[in-house]
Amino acid sequence: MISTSSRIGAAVAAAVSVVALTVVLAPPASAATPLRDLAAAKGRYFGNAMTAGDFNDAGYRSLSAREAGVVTPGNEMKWDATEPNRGTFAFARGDQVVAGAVAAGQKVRGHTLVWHNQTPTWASNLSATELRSAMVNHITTVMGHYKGKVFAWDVVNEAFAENGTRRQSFWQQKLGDGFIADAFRAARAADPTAKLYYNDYNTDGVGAKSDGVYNMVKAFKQQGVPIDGVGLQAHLVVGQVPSTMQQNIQRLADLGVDVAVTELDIRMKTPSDSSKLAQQAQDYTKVVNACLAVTRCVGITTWGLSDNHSWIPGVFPGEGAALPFDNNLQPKPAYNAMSAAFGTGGPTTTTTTTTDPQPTGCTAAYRVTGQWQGGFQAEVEVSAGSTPVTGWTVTWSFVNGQSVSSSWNAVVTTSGGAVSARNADHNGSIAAGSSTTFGFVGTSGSTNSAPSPTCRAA
Ligand code: 9MR
Repeated sequence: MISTSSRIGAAVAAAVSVVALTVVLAPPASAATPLRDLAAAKGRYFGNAMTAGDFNDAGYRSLSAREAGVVTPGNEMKWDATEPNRGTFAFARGDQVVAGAVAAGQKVRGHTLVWHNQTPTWASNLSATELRSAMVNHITTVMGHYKGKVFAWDVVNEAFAENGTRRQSFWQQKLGDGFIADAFRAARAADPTAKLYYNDYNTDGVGAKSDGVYNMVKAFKQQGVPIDGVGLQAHLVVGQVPSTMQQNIQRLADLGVDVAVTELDIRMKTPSDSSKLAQQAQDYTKVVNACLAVTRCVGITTWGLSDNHSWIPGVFPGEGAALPFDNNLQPKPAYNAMSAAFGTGGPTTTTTTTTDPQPTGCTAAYRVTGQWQGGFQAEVEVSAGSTPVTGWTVTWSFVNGQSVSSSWNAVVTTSGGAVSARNADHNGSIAAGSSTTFGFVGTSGSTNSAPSPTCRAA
């Protein structure tokens, strides 16, 4: 039996073969299509920050599940949360965010391992020698715990001052310039599959501070220090998106790293009004366009998703309304603007869903979510039937020379065109009638037929 499904509710042109049904959809630039899908169709992700507490707001939780393909824990993976006392690790709250994300088919961006804020005094009071070893132990333990569950980490956060020199934090004062490189080396060793980011604010456009970050990344690349990406937080003010944002993203990408917009919000003096909201919409468009213009800009995360789940009013009294949804979880002009910017001229999306004719305990639906020159991103939804599944393996064959470069939420092995994806440690169990999703980025030529996967329960 064969069935099809897609988030993209557009007219469907279907071609039926004996084993598979291929659907080619041109995604409309409409607010009806979630941002996660519009972004994925451009080979990007859209994400939002979620705290463990945010999961108690059912409406907000489902808004995030609908719109965001990636979740960043707002506070739950910071040092004060994960290692409140030396050598005593606490992962319950971070695990809660991960579980919520996995349940919604979302990937997780880890935030953050080494920062001068939200770090307990026991750490900042250590001697230099002890601090270095505590840092390495912290990175090793936290990344080890989340290995396979977190696809990218903000390894070091906010280590530069506004003038482009190093921030004089306790890290810098005790350990000197080398602490950032040491942190990245420890992070690579802890989880070689995670993308390692340096993350900062007021580094969105070209300027003294972003010059400092740029020069550090350039030096790291020359010295072989393992760094994969730079996070631009993008805590911005209405009407003040830096005109050099695209240029800044491009120059970082040209160093051979990915760039992500990691904490986007665009605040205004409250109350909002229609002209401020219109300006904000234009500002969101500028940020999305700056990212889409640079191939290595991999995604955009907003810091919260709706104005009632934002840090801004608490820290900037009299300001707020910084996010794409309002206090009632209704889309603002900024949302429609992002939707249009992500949606304009997107490539086609291909979906195949097949149900194994043999009863194997599970089914798999394969979906190409983004396609760009030389590569693509795909997701596979694994569903249990009427009985629960305790482990699963999905197999398929690529027939156009495609290959898998990196994957998440599954252990993928390939042999020629044959691909086998086994559940990760955390997502082998699927309740009856439920599903889980894994994904990957791969290489492909211009022809990229979606294969028909087979799922087999353990
Ligand atoms: O959103 C976070 C808020 O709940 C915390 O109180 C705050 C404490 O520093 O951190 C917020 O997130 C910050 C992020 O971790 C790093 N960049 C700036 C963010 C906003 O302050």
